[in-house]
Amino acid sequence: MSVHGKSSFPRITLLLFGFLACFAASEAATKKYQFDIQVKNVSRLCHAKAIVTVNGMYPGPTVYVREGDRVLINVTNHAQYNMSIHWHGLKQYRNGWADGPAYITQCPIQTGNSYTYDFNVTGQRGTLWWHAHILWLRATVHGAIVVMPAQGTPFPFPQPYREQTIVLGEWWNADVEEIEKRGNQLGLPPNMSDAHTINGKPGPLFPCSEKHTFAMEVEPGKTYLLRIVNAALNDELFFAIAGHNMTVVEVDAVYTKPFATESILVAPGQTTNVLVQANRVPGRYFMAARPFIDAPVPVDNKTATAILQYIGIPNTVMPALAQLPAPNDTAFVLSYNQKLRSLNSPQFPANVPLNVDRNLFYTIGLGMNPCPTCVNGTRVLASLNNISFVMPQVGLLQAHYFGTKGVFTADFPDKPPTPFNYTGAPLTANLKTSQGTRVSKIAFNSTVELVLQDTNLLTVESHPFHLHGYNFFVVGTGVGNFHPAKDPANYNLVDPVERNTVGVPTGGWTAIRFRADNPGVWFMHCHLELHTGWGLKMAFVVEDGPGPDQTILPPPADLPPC
Ligand SMILES: [Cu+2]
Repeated sequence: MSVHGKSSFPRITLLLFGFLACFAASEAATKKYQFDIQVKNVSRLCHAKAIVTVNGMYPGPTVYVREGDRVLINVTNHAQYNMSIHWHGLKQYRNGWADGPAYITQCPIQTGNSYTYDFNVTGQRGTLWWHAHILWLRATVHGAIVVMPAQGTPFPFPQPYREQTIVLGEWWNADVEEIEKRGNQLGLPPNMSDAHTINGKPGPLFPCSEKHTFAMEVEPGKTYLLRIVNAALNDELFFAIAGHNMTVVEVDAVYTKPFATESILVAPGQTTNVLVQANRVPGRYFMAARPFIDAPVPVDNKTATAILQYIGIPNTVMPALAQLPAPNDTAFVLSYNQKLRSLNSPQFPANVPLNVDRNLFYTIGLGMNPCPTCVNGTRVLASLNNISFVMPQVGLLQAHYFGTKGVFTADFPDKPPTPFNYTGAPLTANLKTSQGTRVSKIAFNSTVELVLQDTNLLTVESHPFHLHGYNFFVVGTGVGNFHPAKDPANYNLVDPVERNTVGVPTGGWTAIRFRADNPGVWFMHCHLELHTGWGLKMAFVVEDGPGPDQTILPPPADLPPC
């Protein structure tokens, strides 16, 4: 087996470090990027097609910044689709204008137009990512964001010899936008993907893919930092490297207590940094990514592979196979998530809200609404508290900032309309959801606890929930129904993991807490694109605070018009 797609990773890394060193002299720099949205022909799995890209790259370029930097990314749209880009996990303090979700914080950038995302990176360091936030375009419009620690601040773990971004994705042989459109016409889930990818390449287990195999060269005895991003649309993924344990040191750009593991789980939207020691017999070892799914729903269960290659080992050596947990290994996932803890050191404390001003309880459900033109006369939808969110025609942030009436109502309920046995027998009757552009208003600086409860409406399923504008602490989780009188006693209020996207377990619940200190309109949604499209989303309107530095900034002059 030969691998032509070998990475020139050490050379590129050296160039990069030289590049970063140029900025070392000044404390806070301004980093500028030009993102040209371009259609490009690529081929994978013996199929050629046109895909939407940034600068012709798939995955797109990595954005390298340092904590404290100002970042200007000018996006010029040359594609036939409207575009917006989300900087996933960056908090965008007072600056929702740069957050990116279409019709939530901006109208999309139309063909031929440009918009400059202008933001500061403060109080965060680690791996995040960027992606299109409109239609299903993030299938190919995505890339990593690396936030280096502030100058003179080392990692709270041994300095790695080199680092590498690993972007996991999903590939369809057909045009993804056509697939999405067709699913909406039928009122059914669209076709699942044809492959998973590692840095845009499915690996040699797929047809025509030997040349589409990512390889990373390592030197014996050295330690490497892998910055792993799950950019897949719909699949939570296990990731492992044959023969090599990984030490988890960070998730979603927050340091964790280090722990060793043979596999990690990373849901769409999440990132995980691991240290890997090249401490095995020099050879070639497969990296592998495959979905986790413990619900009775169809999934693309194919395994993407890449190669960890010790320097000097010829490509003719067969790589060792990686062991991944079984696709339905719920026990592994629950135990893995238990191990994720905030570092909670004096330098990087976990400031968990101990008192709660506002208690929210949202049920996650599937639904079925009438659709005369759909194949079964019904359309599958999804809902929070039985509300399927309807996208507005103008940005919610503009409507809020300028006081435009009639765009949304601020009456999203704090609890479901009727309590029921959420995770009992499957409920297949009365699945109609109500529809609306309803948001929840949150007082500035209040502490919020949100319990996300999965339900057995049609079926239970795991959902990775993402909140824009904030990190949150995952203070509790469990299987079955949440018991408000009993479960909070078991919360972890000391070192819970802090992140921006969390998996709500299949037929279970997750409790998160955050302090609403960032005024603006902040989207919250399932990061499975399928479910988001079905309405599994809502937004928080966090009010301005009393101070001059506690209000939403004025919109930039080039904010795209609707
Ligand atoms: Cu979901």
